[in-house]
Amino acid sequence: MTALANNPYQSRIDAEETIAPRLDPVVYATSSAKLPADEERVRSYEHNGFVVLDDMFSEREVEYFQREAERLRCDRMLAKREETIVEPESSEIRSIFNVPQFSPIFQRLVHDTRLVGWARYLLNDDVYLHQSRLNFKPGFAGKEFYWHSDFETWHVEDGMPRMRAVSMSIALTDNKPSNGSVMLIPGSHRHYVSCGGVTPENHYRQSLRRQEYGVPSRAGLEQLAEGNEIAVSTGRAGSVLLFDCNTMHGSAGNITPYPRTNLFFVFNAMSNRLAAPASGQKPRPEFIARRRNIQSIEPIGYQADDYRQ
Ligand code: 6CS
Ligand code: FE
Repeated sequence: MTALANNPYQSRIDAEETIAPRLDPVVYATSSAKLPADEERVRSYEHNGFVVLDDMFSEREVEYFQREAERLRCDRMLAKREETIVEPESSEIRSIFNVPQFSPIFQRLVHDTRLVGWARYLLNDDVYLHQSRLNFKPGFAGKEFYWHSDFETWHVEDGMPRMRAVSMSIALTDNKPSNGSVMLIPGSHRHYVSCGGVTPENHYRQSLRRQEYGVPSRAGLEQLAEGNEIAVSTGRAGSVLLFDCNTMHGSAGNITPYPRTNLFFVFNAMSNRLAAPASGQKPRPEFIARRRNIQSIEPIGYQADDYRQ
């Protein structure tokens, strides 16, 4: 692994793990920018590295989204495509990437000002969709996502230069404390864990099913969690979890009968477009990390029935 000269976010350079302070702002908005919501929610995001926006979408809109997600999950042609990832020990669908490519409804949702308005505010820039995925965590069979910082992966494997991206997880089913909801370590976004080890070639073929490289050591995780409370992001279908690209998060398996289906959009600042992967390896495929035909997303207002099939 080539350690890029004075790369402050290098990781997996076959060295000891280190934890160092974040070098980038969390909220890039200037004080004069128009708030997307009440100040308290923005401050909570800045302090913790995440915030849950309850009831962003109506029950009717959620029904449209759920029907669309189920259509994609049952699409036999889609099941054979590289964008569809199955669980490590079964043929259950774990994730579908690059979702708007297969769904006019989710293509429209990417432009919804309730989402992209927040991204433009937090990143203080035009934004584009770096990655999107539908994560199905079926009842009884949904497996875990081990602890990780998305930015560490996106920097090392995709060449994302700085921490200027935000993930939005739209709950399509209720996210309960019991059915494998996302756990996050409050404040962890202000520390960068440079992981040990070296990235295997074509790592994504394994990591999207079970990630074992680019994860913190137990000691590192204990350090981030010390004197802290691990938050479980729960919310009814229609709520949205916003989390910073560097917030340490993971989720347990789902052994309940209740599926946990979330739609993730990752908005990146246009000024933060991908460069060469810090690992020195070839870039990951386009369906995981957008590089080509990058266009900024124009926010569109919404009407109640915009998402009706
Ligand atoms: O490698 C990635 O880009 C994906 N992996 C995880 C576990 N979260 C971020 C992202 O979806
Ligand atoms: Fe993640």
